[in-house]
Formats: sequence, C-alpha cells, structure tokens
Amino acid sequence: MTFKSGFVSIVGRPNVGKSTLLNHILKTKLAITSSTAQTTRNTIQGIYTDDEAQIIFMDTPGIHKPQDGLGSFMNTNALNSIYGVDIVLLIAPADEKIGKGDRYIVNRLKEADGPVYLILNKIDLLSKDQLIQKLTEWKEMFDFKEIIPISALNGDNVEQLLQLIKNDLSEGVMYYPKDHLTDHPERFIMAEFIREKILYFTHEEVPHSVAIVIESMTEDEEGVHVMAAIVVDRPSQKAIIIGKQGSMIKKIRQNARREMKRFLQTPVTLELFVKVEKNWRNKQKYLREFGYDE
Ligand code: GDP
Ligand code: MG
Ligand code: K
Repeated sequence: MTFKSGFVSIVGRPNVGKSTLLNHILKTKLAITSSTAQTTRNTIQGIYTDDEAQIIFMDTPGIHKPQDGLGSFMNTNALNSIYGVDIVLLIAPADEKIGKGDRYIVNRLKEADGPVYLILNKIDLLSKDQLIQKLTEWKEMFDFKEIIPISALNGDNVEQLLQLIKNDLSEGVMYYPKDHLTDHPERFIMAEFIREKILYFTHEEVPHSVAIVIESMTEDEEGVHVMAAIVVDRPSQKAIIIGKQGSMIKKIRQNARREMKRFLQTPVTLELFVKVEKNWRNKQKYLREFGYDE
C-alpha cells in the first residue's frame, strides 16, 4: 500500500463551520470555534495522520471583501493559502442563500491550482428537498471536483470527505512525525522559526542535526511566552550557536521572535537555551521529547 500525503486548504466565509470541521477531523480543540465571526485570526495547520495518509490542513480566516486594514490582511492571508496546496475545500452553509460573498470567493477560486471541493455544511438544519435545491444552485456556480454535503457539527459524511481527499492525494512522505503535532501544531511552527534562523545566521555551519524542543508555550494577557531548547550533538556546535558573548543566539532569538509575533499576531517573549546531547538522534526517548511532549 502506498502512503499518501498533501496539503489541503480550508476556505470560506466566516461562521460557515471551518473550525468545527477541522476540529472534528482532528478530534481536538485545535482551532477556535465560536459564533463570533473571525475568531480564527491566523492560518493554523492541523495535521491528520492515519495508516494510509497524512493530510495537512490550513484553517484560514474567512475570505471576505476587505473593509479595513485587518480585514484586508486576513483576506490576503486566506487567498495566499489557496496557492501551493493540493486540494481546496470551500465550505459553505447549506442553510443560507448563495450571496455576493460566495460569488466573490468562487471567483477568486478560479485562480486555485488544484481541485476545489465544495463542502455544503450544516445539512442538519435543512430537509432533503431543500438540500437538493441547494446542490443544484451551487453546481451552476463552478466546476467543483466534488460536492459533499456534511454536518461538521455531528460528523455526518466527514469520514467520506476524508476518503475523497485521500483518493485525490498523490503518493508522498510523512511530513510530520505521526503522533505529534495534532495537539500543538503552533509549537511545531515556532520550532521551525527558530531552526530557520539558526541555519540562516550560522550559514549552515550548524547542520540539520539540530533539534528544537519547545519546552513550554503559554499565553496570558501580555501575549505568548515561548521557552525553547536548541539541542545539538557537539560542544563545538553549541559554541557556534551562542556566538561571541552571546551575539549569535541573540540574533537568532530576536529574529525568530519577530517571525512568531507576525505569525501569532500577538506580542511574544522568547527564551532560548542550548543543550548538548550526544547522538540524540539515536535516542528514542528524545525523539518523543523533541516532538510535542504533552
Ligand atoms: P468558522 O468561522 O468558519 O470557523 O465557523 P465555526 O466553526 O466557528 O462555526 C460557526 C458556528 O456554526 C458555530 O456556532 C458552530 O457550532 C456552528 N456550526 C458549525 N458546523 C455546523 C453544522 O454542521 N451544523 C450546525 N447546526 N451548526 C454548525
Ligand atoms: Mg474559524
Ligand atoms: K522540518
């Protein structure tokens, strides 16, 4: 059996059930759901892994016509996530009329690279006849690869949706470790920011064997606080990362923090320290720890 993997973007107006669907698929409270529009400010990845496939979901803020600065930022963010993914899921509420906003989004989707599925959500709120009527209306809007009526709330047809996605993905590697990340994808992203800065500023003198362990990531009124260990194989690598009088680690910290702040859209404090662990890659216990240890 071949393993499949790929990236799937979830788009749609605010309040159509994007986060609810993602949560149902991941069975965690990863994304924020609420009846208030636009609680999900950022693109958050959720990663679904089973024996057959790994699907990396992008939960995007609703695409909508920009009204203000933030609106237009979110708009760009959401549209960008359309590109470079394998499948786009457009979520629309089955219980609402197709409106201007829907037409706007569908127009933008013409720029999408891959197949676009229409997910007609909230079918628990309407009769079969109403649903058939709605399906007919949507079919005329766009050449969707698949149209799947679901209820994200109670899970109707969500399994079938996953199966269709898997069928459409191509053979691929497991991008992310199997047991990790579904709980804390943000942690993975924070770690990647740090790794990226290390490789950038040390000009790859420090090889890819460096591991980043997010020891803690907490949030309070002042923002998000991240504490991370940079784990290397040898003392010489530790010296490079710390730099003369700590100058290197300071640069890494400042720049990684800036990326985190931009990504999370909130103030961030970042604490970094460096650990030497010989041959950590051979130590099973660390492989776990280096993921997401809760
Ligand atoms: P998002 O803004 O697109 O992420 O939407 P949310 O996932 O936050 O959902 C918005 C509201 O719609 C919440 O109150 C959900 O409980 C509700 N909702 C989502 N999916 C369904 C569904 O399938 N049926 C019903 N009845 N309500 C749903
Ligand atoms: Mg949401
Ligand atoms: K990586």
